[in-house]
Amino acid sequence: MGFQQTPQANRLHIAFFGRTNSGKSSLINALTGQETALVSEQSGTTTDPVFKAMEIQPLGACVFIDTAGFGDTTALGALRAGKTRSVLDRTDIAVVVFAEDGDFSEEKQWVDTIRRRGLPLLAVVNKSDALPDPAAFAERVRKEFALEPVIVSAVRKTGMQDIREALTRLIPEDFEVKSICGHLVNEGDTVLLVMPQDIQAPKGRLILPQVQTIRDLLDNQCLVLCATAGKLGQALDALQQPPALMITDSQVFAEVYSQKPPQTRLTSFSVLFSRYKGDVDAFVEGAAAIDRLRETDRVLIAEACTHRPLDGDIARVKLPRLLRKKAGEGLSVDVVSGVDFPKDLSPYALVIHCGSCMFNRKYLLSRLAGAREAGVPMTNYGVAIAKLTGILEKIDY
Ligand SMILES: Nc1nc2c(ncn2[C@@H]2O[C@H](COP(=O)(O)OP(=O)(O)O)[C@@H](O)[C@H]2O)c(=O)[nH]1
Ligand code: SF4
Ligand SMILES: [Mg+2]
Repeated sequence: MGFQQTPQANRLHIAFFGRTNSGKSSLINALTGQETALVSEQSGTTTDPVFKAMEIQPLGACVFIDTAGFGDTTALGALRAGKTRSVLDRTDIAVVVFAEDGDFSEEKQWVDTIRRRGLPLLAVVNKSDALPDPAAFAERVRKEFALEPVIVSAVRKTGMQDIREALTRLIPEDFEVKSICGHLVNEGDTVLLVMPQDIQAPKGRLILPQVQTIRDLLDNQCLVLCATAGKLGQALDALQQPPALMITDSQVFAEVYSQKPPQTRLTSFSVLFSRYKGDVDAFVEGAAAIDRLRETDRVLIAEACTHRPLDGDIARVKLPRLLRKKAGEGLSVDVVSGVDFPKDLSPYALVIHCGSCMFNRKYLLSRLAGAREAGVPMTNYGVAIAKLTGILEKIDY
């Protein structure tokens, strides 16, 4: 991924569902048009959904997800169900493509699944160039599903702008948190960022949350000063007034907290990102369950991906140790990663999810909704560690 591109995790995710041969892949290609750049494409086997990141006006930065129809994969039912669930978990807007007269049984399954999840849904009638009566066909869709379909032809590239505009109208309110720090700063504030002594990024770079925070503070018209923990004293001395806000890496929280001027507010990168990438209030509420944990309980620690470049030992070492210190050595801790997230959460007293840096906000919100439905409290790494180390009560979020 180049410097110019929006990280995939921050893009609007639009997934296409429908029968095999309804023209899902053709539609995605037609929508990219001439003027749009195909910036990434990862394809696997035929059953794997394909993710295409692109800039398309007026939608902006998005990811189109091309999925397989039932017909492609009947033999692989279970595998496919898991993959479908993982796509739906990430979907901000769902598109169901209709192109063939007949019973709408497969389309109905998609529409029902999408509605059950409360996802915004766009119906598209494709192949208008070949359908005997596109208007009558659309009328059937309207009647049977109470949907207002857009009528298009992927091969003739007609109706593409109608799809783009309809999608734009369907962007959900909670698709993104507009600003990482906006709720904690005012224009003109000085903000001091404190990084760990050993910067955890390849030479010449910073990790993405730090880069995104700096950009966000500049967007908020703040003055930004960055220092490693060892230079914190000098950084404070260099300022005529104490900073309005300090944002620290949680690893150096104790030393930063001890040097914090009384009137300066303090927060941590991981807690800030809990808002940006999820629902910090729900996570703080979930973290309260940590106080109630008993030795006989079972906790689920879930990682969204299987490669965990930076926080590899948090799930397996750090969190279990802190949790057992609090609840007792007998506490059971299960760690899962990737799409292995259990469907049944009822055995668990608490779910602690990773920061989900590789995934979009919707992904965590979907898992949060699942946990809420099961009546199981859920929090994330950043908030859980802040809670377990006594930080949470001392910071703003
Ligand atoms: N006549 C016509 N054929 C189309 C249209 N869109 C797709 N097709 C054809 O339908 C077939 C299936 O398209 P594809 O995009 O692979 O469908 P998918 O299985 O849903 O991804 C291909 O032969 C396409 O050329 C369309 O708008 N009009
Ligand atoms: S925070 Fe989650 S998504 Fe990010 S690297 Fe770790 S396990 Fe993967
Ligand atoms: Mg296809």
